[in-house]
Amino acid sequence: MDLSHIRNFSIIAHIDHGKSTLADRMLEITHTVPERKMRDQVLDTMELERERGITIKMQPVRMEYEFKEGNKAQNYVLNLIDTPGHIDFSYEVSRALKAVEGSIMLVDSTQGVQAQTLTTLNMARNSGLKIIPVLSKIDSPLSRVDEIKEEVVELLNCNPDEILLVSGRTGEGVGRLLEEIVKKIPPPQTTYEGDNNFRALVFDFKYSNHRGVIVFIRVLDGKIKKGESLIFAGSKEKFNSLEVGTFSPEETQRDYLSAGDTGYIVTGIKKPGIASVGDTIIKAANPLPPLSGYMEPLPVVWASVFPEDADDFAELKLALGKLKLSDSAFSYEEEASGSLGKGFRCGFLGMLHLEIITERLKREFNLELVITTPSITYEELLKNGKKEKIYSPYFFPDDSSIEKVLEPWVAVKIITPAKYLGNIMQMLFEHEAEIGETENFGQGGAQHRSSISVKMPLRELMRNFFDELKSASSGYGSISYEMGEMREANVTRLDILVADEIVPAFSKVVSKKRVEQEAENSVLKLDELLPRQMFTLKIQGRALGRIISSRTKSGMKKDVTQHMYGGDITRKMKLREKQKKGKKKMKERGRVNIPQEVFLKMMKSAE
Ligand SMILES: Nc1nc2c(ncn2[C@@H]2O[C@H](COP(=O)(O)OP(=O)(O)OP(=O)(O)O)[C@@H](O)[C@H]2O)c(=O)[nH]1
Ligand SMILES: [Mg+2]
Repeated sequence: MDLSHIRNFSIIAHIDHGKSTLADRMLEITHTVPERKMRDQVLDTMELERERGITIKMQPVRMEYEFKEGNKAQNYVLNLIDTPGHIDFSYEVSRALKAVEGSIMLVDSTQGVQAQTLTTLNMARNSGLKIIPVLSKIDSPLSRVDEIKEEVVELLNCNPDEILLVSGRTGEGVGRLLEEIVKKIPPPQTTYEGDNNFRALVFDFKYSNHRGVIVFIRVLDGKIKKGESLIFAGSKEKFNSLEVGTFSPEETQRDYLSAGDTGYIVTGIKKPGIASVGDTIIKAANPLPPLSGYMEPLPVVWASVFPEDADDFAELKLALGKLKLSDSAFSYEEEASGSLGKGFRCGFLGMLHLEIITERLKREFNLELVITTPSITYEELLKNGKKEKIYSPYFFPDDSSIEKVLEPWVAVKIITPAKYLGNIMQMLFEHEAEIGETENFGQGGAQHRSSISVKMPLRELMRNFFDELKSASSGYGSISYEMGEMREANVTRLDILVADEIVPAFSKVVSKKRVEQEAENSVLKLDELLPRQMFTLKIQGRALGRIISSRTKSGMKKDVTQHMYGGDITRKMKLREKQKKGKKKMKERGRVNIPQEVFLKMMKSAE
């Protein structure tokens, strides 16, 4: 296909504004997915995406479209990348935007412009993309097209007639939108002429057990076939193209890919860590200058992951390597912690990201893990003059050796119907926020809204702020944030002891003002979650050099087979075997067996 008949675009929006549903209708109109395979949000293929009804990974798909003007029809290739809306997955969005020339900015006409609308719009503008504003869900009885149009006009400074109206549910307006994509989004351009001048941007990866690393690419220049000798410009790693193809949306082999195309190359590389997203692929025989690539994402929270069974360390390492190939936003590094053994310190873009990764480790790799309480990073100036960066609360030094602690702050933007401002201000105060500008947003109407800019410690944003905002605003408030500067913090380490031993995974860093309450919460929660043991034990919270919260959990004697009368003797033996194994583990980790679910549930309570 010549360049003038290709359009590359993405759909960006706040979470749940209907991106994937709109993509469904485009796939139908262009007959990309056969009817029998069609289902709601068909591009959300991961098990976790379907369970939670959210997009986690971007998904490219190639559509063939017949564009009719008057009595003339022309064939176009439309390469769409559907992106996630949740802030934790914004690295996906930023990478997708470098592979396209235009973006559909979708705004839910029942909700209006939300915080992530602004963030993603900024990203699209910074990438120099053509933006097509579109209102979604116009079929809904709650749709407020005129009011929301005004908000979009204000935001983009555009003509109201330029804003298209669609319903992903009924398909209304989607045909017209496809026509506008052809008309308004510029075709791709090349830098180098000639088939042999090949350059492609790697915007994503996938790993297949028998085909190795599959790179998702946007071809910028030249042409590529199966069986060519290629090289990653950044990592200098050489490989052969074992297969090339496009997404429909599953991988579909093709004879070649050429400038302007979005597709994939099967590399056969089985070793993880060889190349990274943002790298440029070039021909080994004709090395052209690489592209500038992507910014490395800045982790927001850290948690350490250890195998339950130390023998699984190598397996965990391999799993993390493979996972990194399907999610380049998370990072990991080997780490040894005295009592938990060898594991990995992992960086995530937020709590949902952390939850998804740990869930995938369990599901896709069948690993039993211990995960420490998530933490942000702290910088310490110690009394002995040393400077330290602390990623894990367990390593947070005793107060007596600290001169000064610095913690990251974030710049936060909240958009909310004005009537909830009072509730939100109260909440902001409790989370140590500094309130900046408050602006009116949109021109009145029943749902007059405000946008508030604040600065607050990242630590406080991670302390259940998102859920509290939801309840303070009856679900209408939305939030986005960026990392800001480091500031001095008044915090200390809280340890949780079970049967007089510190459980390192439960240690956390908390504000000194809140340490008593935090200790009480953790101890109560653990008391509730921990199964009864054979013996009575104490659960305690210790901070500032003393025990500040304590609970005693009474023990009980229990034979796991006692509820089975007569019957199946082999099952009983199996259970006893299991019990024995359990006891062995117990010994390894002191006296108390803490099941994996307890670690996961304690971790969630730390949000
Ligand atoms: N009434 C109505 N509901 C819609 C429409 N489009 C989407 N929805 C509903 O809105 C919800 C979110 O739709 P999605 O398409 O998953 O939204 P999304 O923007 O892809 O969400 P993320 O990818 O997680 O950010 C689903 O419950 C859809 O059924 C529409 O046009 N009309
Ligand atoms: Mg989606």
